[in-house]
Amino acid sequence: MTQSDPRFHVPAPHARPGDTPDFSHIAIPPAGEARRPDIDVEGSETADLATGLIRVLDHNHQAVGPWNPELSADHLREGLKHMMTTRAYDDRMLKLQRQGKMSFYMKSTGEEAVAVAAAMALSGDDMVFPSYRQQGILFSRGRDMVDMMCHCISNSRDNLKGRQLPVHYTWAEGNFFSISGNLTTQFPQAVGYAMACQYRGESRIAASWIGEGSTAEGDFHGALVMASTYKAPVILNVVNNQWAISTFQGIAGGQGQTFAMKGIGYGLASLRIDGNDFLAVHAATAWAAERARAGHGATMIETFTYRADAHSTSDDPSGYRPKGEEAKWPLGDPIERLKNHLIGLGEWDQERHDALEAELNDQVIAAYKEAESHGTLHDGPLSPVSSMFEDVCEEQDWRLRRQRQDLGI
Ligand SMILES: Cc1ncc(C[n+]2csc(CCOP(=O)(O)OP(=O)(O)O)c2C)c(N)n1
Repeated sequence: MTQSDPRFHVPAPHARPGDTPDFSHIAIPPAGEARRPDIDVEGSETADLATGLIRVLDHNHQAVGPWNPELSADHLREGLKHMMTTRAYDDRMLKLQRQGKMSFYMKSTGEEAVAVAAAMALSGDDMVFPSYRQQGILFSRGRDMVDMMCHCISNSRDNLKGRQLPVHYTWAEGNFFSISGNLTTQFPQAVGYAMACQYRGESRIAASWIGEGSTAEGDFHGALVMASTYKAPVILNVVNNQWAISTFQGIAGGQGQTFAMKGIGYGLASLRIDGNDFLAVHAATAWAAERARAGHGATMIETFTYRADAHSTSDDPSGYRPKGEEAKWPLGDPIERLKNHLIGLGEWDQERHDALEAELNDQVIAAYKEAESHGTLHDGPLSPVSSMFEDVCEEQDWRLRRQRQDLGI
């Protein structure tokens, strides 16, 4: 459905508020069908994988096909726990934002596998350049939840001293690069970082995540050219969650072709994967990481998923998409799917699941109590004003010194 005025073509989504959610236009190939090429495949030979959809978990929640990463039950349970932690954390943080405890929040509901499975397939040494919707990486890499909350409420234990918007984490110790509010800047940064690793003969690689809307930025194209030309050891993830705030994926050029196909145009190996399938995300990331480490170059991965909640606490999706659309997403929910897979293996049950959920909720509540004991944005203590001049330049130049003098500090 597109606007009929031939002078100005504006793509339109299949359903708007008031319509019945409709995903019948999305082709979902059977799980296990996609081939798994060798890691040294030429980028141009992956076009079928960039137009199809790599899936491992079938409709009976069984792992099938050549992309099955055959992970141990312990690894799967760990992944489930990190995804459940991410969801419990997001849900509580939203409530706290509504209670006025923080200025702003962004959830990753429905996209937990995108971050968690990828982080678990990478090495802890690999540098990640995420966007604001991959908090699951932090849990997977063991970041302290209290520290994350202290950042979001900009208190005296905030490692960013109140200089960043909440959710724009930085964690150097965990090789988690500062999240930039300027969309897509992380792609060229990741490529440059990866090239530096290669130049220094290191085995570590870089991985980055942007949303599909962010592919409309020029930085996307510059990054792909550099990644391809210099065979940078980098994984470039485009998280296609269907929406960029209120604009649907067609506005970023997603109609008629997949986002993964854009990688083919630059000569990159490109995969399109079911982003709600923990096993598919894990397998594709592991494949791309092995390829990068072996010197065969970059991979672009489109993770096909759905943003199940609002863009942020400043957004109301009821103004632009049908209510309840998330429940109709044909690829389901990543947590439910991994849970059912584990139950099918005889490695999990509903009772344990409920107990873990309750335990994680208690953990999040306790973490917030502790975070609040270090102050809040409202009640302080806040970092001193003079701190805004620190940590930026090793030696402050005359302009900064002058501004500081003007403030009398
Ligand atoms: C360069 C730039 N342009 C615009 C914005 C405002 N903005 C913030 S998030 C967003 C939507 C991004 O959508 P997408 O890339 O699909 O990621 P998603 O939020 O869906 O994860 C926009 C337009 C920005 N932060 N930076």
